[in-house]
Amino acid sequence: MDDGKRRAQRSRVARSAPFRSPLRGLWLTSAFGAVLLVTLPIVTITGLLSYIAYGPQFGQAIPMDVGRLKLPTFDWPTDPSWLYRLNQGLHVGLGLVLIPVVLAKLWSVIPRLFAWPPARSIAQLLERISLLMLVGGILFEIITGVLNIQYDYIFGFSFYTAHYFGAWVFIAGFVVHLAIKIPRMLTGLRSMPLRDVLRTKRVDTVPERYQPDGLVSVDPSPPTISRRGALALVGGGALFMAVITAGQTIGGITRQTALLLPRGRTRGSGPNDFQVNRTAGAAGITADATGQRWRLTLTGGPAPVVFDRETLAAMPQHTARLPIACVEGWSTTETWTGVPLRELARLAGVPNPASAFVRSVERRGAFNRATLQANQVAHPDSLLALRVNDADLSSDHGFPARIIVPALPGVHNTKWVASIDFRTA
Ligand SMILES: Nc1nc2c(c(=O)[nH]1)N[C@H]1C(S)=C(S)[C@@H](COP(=O)(O)O)O[C@H]1N2
Ligand SMILES: [Mo]
Repeated sequence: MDDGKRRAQRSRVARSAPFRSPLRGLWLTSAFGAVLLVTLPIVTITGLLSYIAYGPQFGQAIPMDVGRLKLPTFDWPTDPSWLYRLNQGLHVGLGLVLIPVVLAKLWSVIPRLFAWPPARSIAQLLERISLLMLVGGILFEIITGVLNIQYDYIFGFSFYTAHYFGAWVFIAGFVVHLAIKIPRMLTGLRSMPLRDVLRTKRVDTVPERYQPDGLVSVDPSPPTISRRGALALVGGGALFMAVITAGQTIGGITRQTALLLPRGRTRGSGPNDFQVNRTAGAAGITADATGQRWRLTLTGGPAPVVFDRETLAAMPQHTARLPIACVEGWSTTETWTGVPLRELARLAGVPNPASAFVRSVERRGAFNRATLQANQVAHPDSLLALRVNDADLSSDHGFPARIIVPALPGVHNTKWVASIDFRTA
């Protein structure tokens, strides 16, 4: 092909190619790719760890039946007490912060997503399928994740099941993508020193050398922003996400800026002024069931043992500062006072239980029960809490008594406890 013909062919392609940004090219894609290469594994691993923290060995991680995608299980630790708080803060917080980076990465490769024909060989077809799993997987995880923390269950399927299997689709696509693309990413990063990029103004911004890989436009438009400007824009977007998110975990004055915080809208008052996940009203808890008539029943020993609240309050009390950390990313640390669970196990006649099954007075809802591991019952700070911050629990926070265990996922800190079954196997 002579030069004239080549030019003519290029301009034909150019007219049909709508993506003409002069920034697109291997360097920009590699820069966003490098950020995601380091950070997305953190989001993924904390997500899988959260599944394990829910206790799949007790059949209480959702989805329960995951077939061959079963994860290895282990006893979730109780130390440090902020472990699940950190895990979920990273999973949800970093997941949200990375949304602008994911979108920028997708923008940078848009011409290739629509490449036609989609594949010229079997190897290419496999690459395209892995790409579909990667892009489809991450968008699906972002959308279901964000809707879940906003409590908008608009989809007709279980969030947990969808998010879990969606994660595996993403993981498969991600691993294949890394195997194929890491060498190209390194080539891309080496093609322009970051220092030079950060020093280049808009007027001096030039497109990368044309390559027939579809990233660099054959007919780039003049630059409207520099590469450093684009990096700053995406970084600013990530920072904005951090600001409107971090408050739900960090607390204090940052709480005011936590826009992505539906749970912040329902709070108690006085010492009970902290997030309420599900109010007593919403859970159908009646004053009758939690008033004078309320009893705690302990089973598993030679005979059931029953206490009223006055008797529990007269026992030696233990105080511990422990977080509630919800799977949705918000958390709050409060000072709890009550009877240690291991003392209740002893009183029930099961001094070293293998597990404990807690049941709530609550009838409806999926979160009216939880099974605790042996180490979670045995920890000296694990409590059947009667009080918080030197006041009786409010009914929204679980009066007459609730579970609070170090590093336990929020959902298993059962409120309005009715009974505990200490099990030896
Ligand atoms: N009985 C019962 N206990 C429950 C729940 C519930 O819906 N019912 N929600 C759980 C969830 S998901 C969390 S995060 C914590 C929140 O506790 P809080 O509302 O006191 O902040 O309670 C847990 N205990
Ligand atoms: Mo929760």
